[in-house]
Amino acid sequence: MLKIWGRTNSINVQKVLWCCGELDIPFERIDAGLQFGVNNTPEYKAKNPNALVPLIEDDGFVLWESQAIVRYLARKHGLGSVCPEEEKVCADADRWMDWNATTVWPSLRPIFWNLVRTPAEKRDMPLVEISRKGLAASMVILNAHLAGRTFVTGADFTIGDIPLGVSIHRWFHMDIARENLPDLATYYERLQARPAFAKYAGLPLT
Ligand SMILES: N[C@@H](CCC(=O)N[C@@H](CS)C(=O)NCC(=O)O)C(=O)O
Repeated sequence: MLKIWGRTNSINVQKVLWCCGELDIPFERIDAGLQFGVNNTPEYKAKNPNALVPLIEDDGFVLWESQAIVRYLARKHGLGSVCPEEEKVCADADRWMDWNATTVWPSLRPIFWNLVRTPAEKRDMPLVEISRKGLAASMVILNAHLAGRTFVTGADFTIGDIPLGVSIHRWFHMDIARENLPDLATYYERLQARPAFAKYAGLPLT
């Protein structure tokens, strides 16, 4: 059976769990990271020298990097559904996954860490505000793209929606000023209605 290492409140672990939920992939999950430790043991680092979660082992095949894992699982279990077969749709899904990692996440991370995981007296609020503006600019782009679309690549849910979904869940739940972005809000409602999102990604921020 597929083994997944990672704590359930990690944004990157949630991408993998949500993908498994969408595709009904059975898995065994082992708590790892932060208070659980495990990821700094020599045994773990032999599998992932970055000492980060998530990590999977599938029939002896070891893989780290959340988006590589999502792509692998989707190609193996969801080709033609969450993993688009058509080249251009596939590239489109890849584009949004990469955009989330390279453009959204660098702004989201400092806000999340300061507001959710750092005591109030130690927060770097100037950094939070700069990052908030950067994140807002990305959310405006995404909102405009979503006008007239059901999901990020069009009518169907794909792996392109997974990294964006876990990011916008944080955007909607962090204690920050938010622009009024109706198409993004509708998209978020659509994602929230998916049982696998609700089970693995729509969790309180901790
Ligand atoms: N690029 C990596 C980043 C992985 C990462 O930063 N994981 C964080 C959790 S979201 C982690 O392992 N932090 C250390 C810990 O939890 O102890 C991926 O997407 O898998």
